Amino acid sequence: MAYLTAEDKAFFKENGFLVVRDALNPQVVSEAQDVLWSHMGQVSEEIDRKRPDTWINKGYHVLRCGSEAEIKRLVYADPVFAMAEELVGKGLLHTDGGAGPHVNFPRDEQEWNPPKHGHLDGYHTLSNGVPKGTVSQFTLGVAVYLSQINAEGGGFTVWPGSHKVWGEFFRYHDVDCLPGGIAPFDLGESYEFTGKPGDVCLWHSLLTHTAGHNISRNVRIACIARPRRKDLDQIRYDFPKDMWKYWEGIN
Ligand SMILES: O=C(O)CCC(=O)C(=O)O
Repeated sequence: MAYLTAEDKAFFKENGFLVVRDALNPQVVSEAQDVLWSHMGQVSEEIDRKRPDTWINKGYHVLRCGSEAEIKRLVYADPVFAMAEELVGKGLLHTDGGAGPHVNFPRDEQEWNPPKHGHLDGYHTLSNGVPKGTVSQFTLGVAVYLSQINAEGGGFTVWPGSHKVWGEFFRYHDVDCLPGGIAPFDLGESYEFTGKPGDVCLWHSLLTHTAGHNISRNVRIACIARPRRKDLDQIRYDFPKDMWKYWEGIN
């Protein structure tokens, strides 16, 4: 049984991302939440799951528990992995990996600042440790929500359609010309993915994205994974005229 419809795939192609509501079973979500909260002490021992007042101004962190079975299976098990394969192609993705828990705590601020720009992952800067000449080392991004995220709540934020801009741009420009994967030009309006635990956003590796500014009272928890094609090392410097050449699921 397919999870995605032809409309879903068309939306992904056009916008570079797809939100799937209620993608995950509540039990799977609940077990992942328990594991994640048991690691919150990595940020501060003050943080108490039952006391939102202890979450304020604790910053943005990636917890070291993305390889725990309960977290990995959010992405590297069906239904989400099957959705990823429906986009990229059956049997073409590595079947194992982690899903980094990105925790974006609320700020004690009144005014929301929409992010001015995002980035592409895996592009070199002078300080990020990514070697010069590297390009994106994954195929498809997946963000799974483990908390309720309302507007202005620090949601995963994307620039719809930017994947098409970059697919064309890198056909004519050296990959090193984009330090940190940040666009030197306007990519238009951003979209903040809002949702609830168990909602998922699948996104193209060339989609510009970032974390939003969280002025809600809730903590934004997103487990982010980056599945990659098994042959990515052979194809990742290829920016073909048809940017869907390596997306057998939808080309
Ligand atoms: O936490 C987020 O919403 C964005 C994370 C991000 O930009 C990244 O992992 O590259």
